[in-house]
Amino acid sequence: MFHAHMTTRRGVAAAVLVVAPLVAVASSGQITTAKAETRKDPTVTISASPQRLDLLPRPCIPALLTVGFHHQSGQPTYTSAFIRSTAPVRVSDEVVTTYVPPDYAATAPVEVRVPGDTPPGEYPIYLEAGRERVTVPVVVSAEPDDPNRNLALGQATIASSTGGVLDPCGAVDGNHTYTLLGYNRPATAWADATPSEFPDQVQTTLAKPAQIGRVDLYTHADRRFALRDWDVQALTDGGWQTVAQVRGHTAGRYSSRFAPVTASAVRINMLATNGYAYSTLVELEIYQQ
Ligand SMILES: [Ca+2]
Repeated sequence: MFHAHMTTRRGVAAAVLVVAPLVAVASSGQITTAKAETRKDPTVTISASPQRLDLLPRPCIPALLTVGFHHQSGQPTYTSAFIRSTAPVRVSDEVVTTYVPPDYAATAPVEVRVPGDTPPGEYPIYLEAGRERVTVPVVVSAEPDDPNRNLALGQATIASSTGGVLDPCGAVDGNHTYTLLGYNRPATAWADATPSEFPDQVQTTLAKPAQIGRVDLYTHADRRFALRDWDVQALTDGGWQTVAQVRGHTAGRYSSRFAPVTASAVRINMLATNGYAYSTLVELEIYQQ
């Protein structure tokens, strides 16, 4: 019963949302036709939750958009929804197909990512299924103008190898714990996939080149799993420079301060652990000073 109730509410939400594209075609005189077509074959309706996304340009921290399907006829059906984002905003799926039994609702999750250099503005996502169309406004704001903010937070991050769900984005997600969130979900930390082989590397690209003078690295809080030796490298106009070297670290956070450089990316070149076969990076933070 709970499911059916939610379905009804979603159906209403979809009906309200399709008003937006209809208004857009009013100037071309097609609004009467569009209304008639929408009403002619309403066997499957779609909805989006949330109905609007307010995001910061942090590609490693995707937002979740749930596409809802509700089937109102007496026959089971397969239905597809086509999903179109406005560049440079990206969606994980351009089409989702689902089996929808009669009088039943189904949902499909879609990830939405905003590249770090995306200017503030509105970047709508369009959902279409049959004659149904739902527009989800995606409003991208600028990062706060704070000289003390962590420039790595949510920025594009890659690694030399990745141990399963220990995705490199876990190293810039703002979470300082080593936590496995469950099957097929990215963990809150990164680890490599080449046991007892070094070096391992993690690289974060800044939203735009910036002056940096401090890198905080959080490895595992337990010495048995912690990184011991690494170099901090910055990508400058003159190429990669090693700006700090850390040796003999034992556990948790280490803060490296160095003469400021203008960098477009930062790389951690990991050389040794305290005995564990894998390099573990729980969080990487990059600061102006
Ligand atoms: Ca983390």
